[in-house]
Parts: sequence; structure tokens; C-alpha cells
Amino acid sequence: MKRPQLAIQWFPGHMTRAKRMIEAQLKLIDVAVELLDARAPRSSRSPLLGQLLKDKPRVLALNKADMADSAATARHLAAMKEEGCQVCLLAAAKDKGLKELLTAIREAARPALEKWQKRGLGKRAVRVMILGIPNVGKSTLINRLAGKNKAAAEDRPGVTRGQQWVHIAQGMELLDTPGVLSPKLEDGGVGFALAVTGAIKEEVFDREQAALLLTDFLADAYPQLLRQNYSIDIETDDSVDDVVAKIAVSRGCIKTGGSVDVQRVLSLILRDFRSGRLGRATLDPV
Ligand SMILES: Nc1nc2c(ncn2[C@@H]2O[C@H](COP(=O)(O)OP(=O)(O)OP(=O)(O)O)[C@@H](O)[C@H]2O)c(=O)[nH]1
Ligand SMILES: [Mg+2]
Repeated sequence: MKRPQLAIQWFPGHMTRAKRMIEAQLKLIDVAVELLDARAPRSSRSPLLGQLLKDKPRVLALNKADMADSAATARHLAAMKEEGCQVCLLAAAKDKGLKELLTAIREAARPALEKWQKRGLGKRAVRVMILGIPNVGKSTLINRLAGKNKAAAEDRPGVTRGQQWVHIAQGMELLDTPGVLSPKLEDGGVGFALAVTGAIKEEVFDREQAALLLTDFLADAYPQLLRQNYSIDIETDDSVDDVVAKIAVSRGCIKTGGSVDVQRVLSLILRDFRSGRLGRATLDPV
């Protein structure tokens, strides 16, 4: 299907500071972990990080796997492995996949640590930088691994501002970083996927338009989620406006004059999707 396109009022200058911080820490770390959103594994991958990290050992982790379509996740995972990436599945907020991630990190760090020990410098902790787009769960992951809330985590992009080292028990030090976005938000539906999953601040895109595109996408790719959650029928020739109107009626989003409260119903659909209430869905094609 054609990927929904959403315009983002976007100024790449905002990312320059984060980029400089990452560059400055690079020589201190053994491994970089890039968290991707399992609902948008392609769109959430930043080409910028690839350039910054050069040949630093890297582990990819598809986080929020609990919210993604598991069949699509399996296909994305296989495709990424085929490309030679070291990648694992994660649901940090649910404590799922943490052990596998730690194993992958240790494996990736081994050459650097061996070199260190050969120089007679003894044992030291593995140093890991946690990277990824805003709101993907970097701070949550660090808190779960540390076993306590060391890093601020909230459901909105841009919570982490500076960098912060956190020691965890397993001989590891983790560096939390502010989210970094792809400079290519306009390409191939990337802006759409990142806007509806909550990686982009709402001030820089049209929330109603994003919700409308999302409804259109879901009616096409996951109609059963809309049918079940909103107890509506969806016919194959329904337009997106028809679907929105049906959801509005079912949820009582009707103005006093009897017309559909489009703003309210679209806001509700977007909220339901982001909270995971609608069910599992993946936005990126494999
Ligand atoms: N469902 C689900 N939610 C998650 C998962 N991991 C993190 N979250 C939620 O995602 C939201 C953002 O988490 P943060 O840890 O603050 O994300 P961040 O990457 O540090 O964000 P910035 O600092 O803004 O770049 C929070 O509401 C978390 O509870 C997960 O595996 N599954
Ligand atoms: Mg954070």
C-alpha cells in the first residue's frame, strides 16, 4: 500500500547539540545500543547514528515489542539479521528481553575488553551508550536494568536533555542520551510513523491530519482492530471519513447539532493507538 505522508515543521538544527554530545562520548564507550520502535523499525532507525558511530560495535533492539504486530516483528527481525545487524527484541517497560540484550552487549564488547586486559589494565565495567529516537524507551530501559528509577522517563518526546551515566549491577555502565531523529522525516512515510507513535513533538505537525492518516492506515491494514475496539462495521468501500463517522457515533463524539465532532474522535483514536488500547499494529512494511 501507499505510505501515508505527513508534513513535519522540522528544524534539524535542534538535533545538533545531541549529535555533538554523542560524538564527544564516543571514545569512552565499548558498545552502542540503538533502540528502535518495533512498530516502526525502519522509520525509527536514524541514518545519522550510523554515520556518527562509524565502526563502534552496535546492537539494535526493537523496543515496545508488546505493542507491535508480532508477525510483522518476526519478519523485520529476520530481514535485519539478514543485513548482518545484531538485533534483539525488547519490551523494556514489561521487563521482557533484558537478559538477551545484556548477553548481546557483552558479546559485542568482548574484543574491546580483551584488548584492555591484554594491556595489563585489569578488569573494568563495560561502557554502553543507549541511543535512539525520542520517546522510544531509552531511560525506561536504563531504569529497568538498574533496578531503580535513575533516569527520568515519561510518555512524551524530549524528556532526557543531557547525558547521564548509570551503573548497573552486571559490571556495566550505561549512558542515557537525548533522543535523536532522522534528518529525513519527509521520506517514505517516516514522519507519519514517528508522529503517530509519539516520537515527534505535537507542535510540529498537524495532529488531526496525523490521526486521519492513521485511521485510514488501520482501516486498510488492521480493520479488525477498529471493528473490535469501537464495535463498528467496516465495508471495503468505506472512505476514511465514513470510518471516522462510525467511530464517532459509537463513542458518542457528536456535537449538540448532531454533527460528528471530528476533532474529538480523531484525538481519541490517536490516544487509543498510542496507549496500546487498540491492540498490536506495525506501521512500517518489511
Ligand atoms: N508499551 C511499552 N511502553 C514502553 C516500553 N518502553 C518504554 N515505554 C514507555 O515509553 C515512554 C517513553 O519512555 P522513556 O524511557 O522516557 O523514553 P526515552 O527514549 O528516554 O525518551 P526521551 O528522553 O524523550 O528521548 C514511557 O511512557 C514508557 O513507559 C515498552 O517496552 N512497552
Ligand atoms: Mg529519556
